[in-house]
Amino acid sequence: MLIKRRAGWEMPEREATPEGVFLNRRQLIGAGLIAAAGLPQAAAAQTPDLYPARRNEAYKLDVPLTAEDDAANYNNFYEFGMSKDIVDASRRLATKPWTVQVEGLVEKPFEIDFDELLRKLPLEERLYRFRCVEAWAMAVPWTGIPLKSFVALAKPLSGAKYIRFETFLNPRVAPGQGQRWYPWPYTEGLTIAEATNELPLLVTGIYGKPLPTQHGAPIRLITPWKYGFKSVKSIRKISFVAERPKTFWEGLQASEYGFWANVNPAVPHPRWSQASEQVLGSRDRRPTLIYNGYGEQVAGLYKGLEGERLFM
Ligand SMILES: Nc1nc2c(c(=O)[nH]1)N[C@H]1C(S)=C(S)[C@@H](COP(=O)(O)O)O[C@H]1N2
Ligand SMILES: [Mo]
Repeated sequence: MLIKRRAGWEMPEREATPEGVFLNRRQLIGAGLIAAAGLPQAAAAQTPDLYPARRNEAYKLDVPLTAEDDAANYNNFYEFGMSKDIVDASRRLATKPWTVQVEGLVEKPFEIDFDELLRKLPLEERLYRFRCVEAWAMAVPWTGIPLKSFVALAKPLSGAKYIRFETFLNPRVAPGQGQRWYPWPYTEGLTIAEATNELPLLVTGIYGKPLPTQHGAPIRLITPWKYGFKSVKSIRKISFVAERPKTFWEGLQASEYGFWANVNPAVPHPRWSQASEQVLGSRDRRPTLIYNGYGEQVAGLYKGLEGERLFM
């Protein structure tokens, strides 16, 4: 039933161990099996008139752009199964209408319709590198709203020190969420200082089009200097909080995945090296860069935090 086609450039499993491999694979096989029919297909893509958005030329790549098909067919989205092949399963997620709830330490909590958000804050396109903790990497054009503009819209109170992002929760649509040993819903977090850095984007599109479901439609985070698991998909709730939030992967395996998760080739994962990365869609490996090449923009965020586990 679970037949896996492997393209020539894909890594054998022994080279890049998925995040979840410490769990018993036999327990997990069900996550990949999608119940037939019975639920509506995803609605049509949102607000296509806003794409392609103007490209912000300040963000340049020194590596080749990944082919759209390669990025679109090799995904991590555990809600829809543990394999990289979750495109069809993810289409069960209805992304219209979609609202984002903003709560916690803000002047006035609110809930905003996704389409309305897009009319409020301008979109831009940026070419970013992307590095998964499993040691595969890509470079793609994301379209999105700079997170710092969203933070300004939310008007956090001075007591807000962190932002917590939460994905949808609906095990009827996302069979992976029926697996009780995962701490669903998927959550992630950033400090306010990180969130108001220029780099993080609330991404709503890729390759000049609205985000397809497998990439986390209709809205997901992208933090290009951090391992990919920080880039939480299909965000429903954004909370401004005083304490550091516990993240999904930390909740699952804190000895291997932490809050900071900054890319660093010199700090190996407990089970594999992070020194180099497999280029998606190619046979090439290349050296991994500290902060995934974005040190100039983000290294200053971590002054005084040297005692923290910044690179896992
Ligand atoms: N909700 C949710 N967000 C998620 C994940 C997930 O399983 N669920 N996987 C993360 C991981 S490990 C990676 S590498 C990226 C993959 O993003 P992509 O499939 O768009 O390339 O999404 C991240 N965001
Ligand atoms: Mo990842």
